[in-house]
Amino acid sequence: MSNLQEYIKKQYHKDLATCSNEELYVALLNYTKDYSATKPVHDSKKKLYYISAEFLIGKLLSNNLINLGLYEAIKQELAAAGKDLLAVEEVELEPSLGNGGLGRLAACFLDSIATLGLNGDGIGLNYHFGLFHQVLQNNQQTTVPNFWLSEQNWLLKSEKSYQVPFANFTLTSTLYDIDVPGYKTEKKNRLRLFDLDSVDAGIIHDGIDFDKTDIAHNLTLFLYPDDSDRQGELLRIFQQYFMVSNGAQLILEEALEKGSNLHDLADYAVIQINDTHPSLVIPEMIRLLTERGIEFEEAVQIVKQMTAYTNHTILAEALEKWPMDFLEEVVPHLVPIIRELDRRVKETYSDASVQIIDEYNRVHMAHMDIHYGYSVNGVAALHTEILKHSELKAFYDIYPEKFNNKTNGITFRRWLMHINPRLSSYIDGLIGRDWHHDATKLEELLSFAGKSEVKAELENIKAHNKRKLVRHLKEHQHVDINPNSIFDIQIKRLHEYKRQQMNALYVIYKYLDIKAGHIPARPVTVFFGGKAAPAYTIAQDIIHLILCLSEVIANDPDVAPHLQVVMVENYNVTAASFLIAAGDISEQISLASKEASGTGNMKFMLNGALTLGTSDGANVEIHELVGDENIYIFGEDSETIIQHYAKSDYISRDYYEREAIKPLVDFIVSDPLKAVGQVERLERLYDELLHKDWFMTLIDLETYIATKEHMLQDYEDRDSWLEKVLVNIAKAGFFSADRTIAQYNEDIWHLGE
Ligand code: 26Q
Repeated sequence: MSNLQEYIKKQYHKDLATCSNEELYVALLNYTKDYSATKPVHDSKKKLYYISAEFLIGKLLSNNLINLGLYEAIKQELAAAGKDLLAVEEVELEPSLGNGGLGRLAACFLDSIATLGLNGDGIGLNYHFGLFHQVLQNNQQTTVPNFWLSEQNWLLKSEKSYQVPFANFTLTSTLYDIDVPGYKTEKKNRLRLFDLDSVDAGIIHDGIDFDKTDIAHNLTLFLYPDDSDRQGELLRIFQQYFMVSNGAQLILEEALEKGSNLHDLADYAVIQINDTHPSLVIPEMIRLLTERGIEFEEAVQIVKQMTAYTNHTILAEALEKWPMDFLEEVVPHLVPIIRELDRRVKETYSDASVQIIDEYNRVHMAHMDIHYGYSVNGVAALHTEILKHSELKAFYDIYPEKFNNKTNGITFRRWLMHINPRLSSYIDGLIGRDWHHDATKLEELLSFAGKSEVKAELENIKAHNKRKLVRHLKEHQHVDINPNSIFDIQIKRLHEYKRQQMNALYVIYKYLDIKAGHIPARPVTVFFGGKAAPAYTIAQDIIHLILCLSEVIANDPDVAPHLQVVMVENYNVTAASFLIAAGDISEQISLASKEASGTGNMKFMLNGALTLGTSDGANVEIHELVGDENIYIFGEDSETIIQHYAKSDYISRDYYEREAIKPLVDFIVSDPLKAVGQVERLERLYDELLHKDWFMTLIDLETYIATKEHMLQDYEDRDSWLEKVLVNIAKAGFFSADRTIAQYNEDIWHLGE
């Protein structure tokens, strides 16, 4: 039994049973923080610093209780007093410190680094409003500030503070820490978030607009709501430099405290650069080392031994290239260093494609990382191969030894134990608890293949999770969903390459098919969830189409009983927790070669959904693990797509003209849709598909529809479907972030115990 009751009596002079959920949340937050405070931090010589502009940590209460080994006892103690931990958890506001996959990956990694007992902290920024809150109204996305920093929160204000010099002023930082307890470990790590005392929410007006030039007041107000398109670039550079200068100063201070003489800094610290957002740490660390008396040449060598870069995208437009003018304006003191780093590259390599500063005077951040770091990794096997042989081929030719793959992973503590406690404990009952520490042990589930009582229980658990999602959405979005329908789910940032528009065209197909009298064996609910960058017009148009379709279908009595479209508002980690546990079909339908990995695909698989996807990212590895019979893969492969780009020979109109496709695309600009939507948005999307379709939606549309129809038919053979479900869960162990992190440590970080 835990002693929460005693704690509440002592701290709040109240009885647990008389506390409101809000009071219980605050009590539990502080109880957990106090408990965690008693754990020592790691202090071994070498330490990893995972620097990232995003840490999408999600609500922490349950996650921390699970890791601290307190969850069950607290749950029971609350239940004994008539209280429900889930209801208490609802009170917590979700920190919104990330856009999507890259940020969530960083959060999963922190969990696994701590769980493996490795000495490693995260370094990032404490955005006061984080990513915007999405409101759906008039069939469109609108954006409002996302308030998450309630007075009582997980941050611990530290004594640490540094001076960060910019061109015309110097800012003083404040460091906040969030404890990161590993799963049942003795020691803990920390997420170190830098902030600025002068930041002022008063400058926000009209949704999420603010004066972008007022740096002292805006620097850590918002996370850039942008995961590929670019605007407000100067502010982004201010943020990045503030993050890495603070980080580098912290790293130096900690190494010096442990006895480093700076010449041996690489024995004390390794920096993992999470995409290029923290790349300025390279020139900044060189600058700080030279300021402390190290010769420039030696400083370069030290930094080369201690920085490693992870690439998360092959979309050229998402690779950061900062105009030199911008850097001159924000961080002029780094410019001579960057020029010298570039000069050395130019001296050795004539190939224009590997230069740091290009002919337009733009600084290619990834190029700096590759030349001046010792490791470059992609995030899934296919992605790394594409980097080596296509996107970064010129670099691979120079530095084959630097390139390595680290297929992404997810923490099973959150993405199974927490979000799907029934499945988690059912698995415990079948195979014991060894999988908690070694996820590959889930393979033992295969010995239950063919057992009808196991399948029946898997079915029950899924039905339970579906009802839970239905209740959640009823409460938060006032929508009624049939819990007996097939749950077909696509949740991820809105992006053309992720092809939510292809799924929307399927919905149109299904709608027209039902109208033509083909009633499906069972109703289908198609869920979408995701935010679109405010400046990304086509992504906004896709949301608009989905919402219009949802309305048209809901209002059509012929179709509504058989098909429903639900766009989940403000998709975030909390929403994901409900959706992922409830999914039957996991939509992973990127244009092959464009999705670096995906991690939602892993979460769905672990929770017993079957993947409907293209041969891209980690889908390829899921396919290899589960075999052809247990996954639904369709569409052109990455090589074919890369060839189409190379030859510029994809013409969407040729596909549009096909009999099966034309009516679906035309429906976008049909009267029923125009009646509920905005003509301009619908026509723009229609024109895009017809005349451009850069991400080749139409190339895979027919086979997508056929595969999905096949999948819906297969769903009716419950016995065989549940067999596939079992295999997927059993094979998901490979995607534990514990495996990924063990590989990072083995191949890149080399941290001692
Ligand atoms: C760049 C320049 C200016 C402003 C913002 C950005 C920016 C911000 C965020 C660029 C990219 C991101 C995020 C990228 C991301 O989340 N990538 C995803 O990373 C996952 C983890 O590796 C992969 O699983 C996904 O495939 C990949 O899309």
